Amino acid sequence: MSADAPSGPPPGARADWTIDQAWDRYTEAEHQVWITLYERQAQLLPGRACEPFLKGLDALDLHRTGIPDFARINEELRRLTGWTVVAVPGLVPDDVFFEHLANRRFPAGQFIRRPDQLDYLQEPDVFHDVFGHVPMLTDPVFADYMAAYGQGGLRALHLGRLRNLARLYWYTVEFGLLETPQGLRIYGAGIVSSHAESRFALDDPSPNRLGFDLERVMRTPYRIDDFQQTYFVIPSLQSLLDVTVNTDFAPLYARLAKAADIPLAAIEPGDRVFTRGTQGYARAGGRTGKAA
Ligand code: HBI
Ligand code: FE
Repeated sequence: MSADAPSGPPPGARADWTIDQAWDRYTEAEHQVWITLYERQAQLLPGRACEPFLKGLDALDLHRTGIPDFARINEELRRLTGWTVVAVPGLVPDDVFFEHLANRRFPAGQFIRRPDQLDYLQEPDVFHDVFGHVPMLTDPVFADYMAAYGQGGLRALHLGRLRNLARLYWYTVEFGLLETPQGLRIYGAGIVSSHAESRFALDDPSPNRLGFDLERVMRTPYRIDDFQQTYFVIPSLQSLLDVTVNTDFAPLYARLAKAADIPLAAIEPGDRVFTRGTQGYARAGGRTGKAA
């Protein structure tokens, strides 16, 4: 999802690409889109989303009554983990994105999708970002991971290893699964904000579900246009923070520079296999009906 954006911020945005949320300018119709999306997920996610996500949803009282006012949720969020949500027009350049994360500011799309886009849109809107990402930022361990990721992103950018690091974000923050005594649970924002993928990621026999390994993930490409063909499972949120804090990235990046990508749906000899996927969904053409 990297944005090869033009150099400067768009008209009306500040130098760091932030804009005012202008919460009182949302229309009733836009609040209604949020309510429709929220209600669908609120019914579906208990027993599917991980406990820290559900706790965060409650802690921030992400309204059933419409698009949340960032100023309101920031009071609680800042108190819990020092994070705040800032409004941006949409995708921002990688360096801007990492700079915000490193400073515990989560850039959230200010706009909301149209009613005819309920099930799918490419650009992160306020529902994907605030419903999908922000509840996990109330968890102290995950909040530290996201800040560490931002710092790592700035380093990766300067070392030219952004592609590898973007995969780490994709297979954890966006599409990560968590192993719990009750079974696999969702913590990835891209899954938890999608009605269809909240089912597919846990229940469908099609995708692989493999144990998380940092180097393995950083060698694995991803799809931005359809359900994932492989999901990675972490044993705990703490393990995610530990791996980023304890890894010396310089030798890792040196190995990655010489290592070939691992095909999207492949299962490698060293993989811990939770599900050996049939890839039936992708072979049947996925969302668009065209064979993968
Ligand atoms: N910008 N607003 C926004 N949201 C994102 O999730 C985002 C972004 N810019 C870049 C980006 N994500 C990814 O490409 C980075 O993980 C590399
Ligand atoms: Fe996202």
